[in-house]
Amino acid sequence: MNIIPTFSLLLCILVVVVNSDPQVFDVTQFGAKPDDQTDISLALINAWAKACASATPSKVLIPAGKYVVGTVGMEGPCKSEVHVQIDGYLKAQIVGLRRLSWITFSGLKNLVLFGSGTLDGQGPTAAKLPENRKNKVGMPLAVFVLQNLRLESITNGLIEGLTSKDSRSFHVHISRSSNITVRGLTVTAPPDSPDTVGIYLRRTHRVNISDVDIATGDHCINLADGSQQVNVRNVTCGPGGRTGVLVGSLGKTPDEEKVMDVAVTNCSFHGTAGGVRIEAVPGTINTAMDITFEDLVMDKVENPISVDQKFCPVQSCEKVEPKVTIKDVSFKNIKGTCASPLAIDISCSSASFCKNLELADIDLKPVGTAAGPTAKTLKSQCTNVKVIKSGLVSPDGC
Ligand SMILES: *[C@@H]1O[C@H](CO)[C@@H](O)[C@H](O)[C@H]1NC(C)=O
Ligand SMILES: *[C@@H]1O[C@H](CO)[C@@H](O)[C@H](O)[C@H]1NC(C)=O
Ligand SMILES: *[C@@H]1O[C@H](CO)[C@@H](O)[C@H](O)[C@H]1NC(C)=O
Ligand SMILES: CC(=O)N[C@H]1CO[C@H](CO)[C@@H](O)[C@@H]1O
Repeated sequence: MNIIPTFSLLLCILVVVVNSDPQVFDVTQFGAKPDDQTDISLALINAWAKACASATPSKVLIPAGKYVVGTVGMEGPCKSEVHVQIDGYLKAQIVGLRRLSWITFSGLKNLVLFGSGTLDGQGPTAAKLPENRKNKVGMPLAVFVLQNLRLESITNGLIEGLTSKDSRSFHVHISRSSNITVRGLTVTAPPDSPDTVGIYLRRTHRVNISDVDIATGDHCINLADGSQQVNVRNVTCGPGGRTGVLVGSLGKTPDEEKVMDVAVTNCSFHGTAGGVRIEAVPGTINTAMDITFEDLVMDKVENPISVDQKFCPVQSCEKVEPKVTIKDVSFKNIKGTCASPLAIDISCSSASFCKNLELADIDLKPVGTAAGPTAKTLKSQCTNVKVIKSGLVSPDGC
């Protein structure tokens, strides 16, 4: 028996075993200081560059502590899988001109982003920052509408843990990606902060969002065009904010992609304006189909269930024909309280655009406040559509 090849084989196995432990690139070893004032952007970029160039799996670590970070983009492709662990509290420091996002990951395969850390976009205080001063006629001198976290062109991604706080725009924006899991995320912003969507998906396929707690000013979850094979489970939304889960708006731009195969289950909505909603504006052609909203709890929600196939918030769409088809949609087992008189509002431009919409086991009650609706005034309405009903549907006006 030849000893040398056996030995080198053993060595090979050993090397493989040793390498399966990811190499850690800790930002503090690249000059980052957790002093709550020194910008760590360069340290983060340098740690990312090393990790991304590593031939073996690696991890970028931001350990516990308070850090200030400017706009940072972490781009692929990388040589091997990179994990990013954020345990620190990151505060946005935005200098320079208008940018889309604060922390961005793009062009990556197998991204794992996790930790107990916080991304604080400093949103509500942003208006007070010197760079956001207004001129004499009240126009902003510079516009800083940054999304806290943006994922662009990611294949196989996991976002776990983490808190997104006070974003200046969307908290988490995921586009042109596939096979993405988001779980255990916490999102917070004041209920009056505009444009602060919790999780926004666009042109992204195969997504699971679960065990997420969102309290923000705008929609908790917004599934825009091209959101496909999306599961949303166990999401708590509110208090306050616009819509719980919004599908749309569709029909706004040319070449939109369909929204299809969406299931929203086991979620609760607290004091939001809308609960679950599909929205299309008169404009371009698109389709929203195979969408299920099931096992949901509404708690003092103004309009728990709505479909608007001809939503027209601006004058320019008034004379335009709505062209978005909404079909195979079911609302099942939705219970709780309603804070305005319109519990269910399904509104289409013509029956041919809304097909096979179902209401089953709906039990919505007026919330007992002086200004709120009463059992008598609480109602449902369906326009230009014949919905399929089963079980209890209350209030029933469709
Ligand atoms: C989806 O992504 C996960 C990582 O989040 C990975 O473990 C899994 O293998 C991916 N699935 C496919 C089919 O690539
Ligand atoms: C999402 O969850 C479903 C059911 O639990 C599972 O079959 C699917 O593979 C998951 N998809 C992703 C992208 O993790
Ligand atoms: C639902 O999500 C919350 C976090 O928001 C988590 O604490 C809880 O365990 C989850 N429940 C289930 C049944 O998975
Ligand atoms: C957000 C939400 O309503 N989650 C519920 C999912 O279902 C479990 C088990 O029934 C409940 O305990 C959660 O409250």
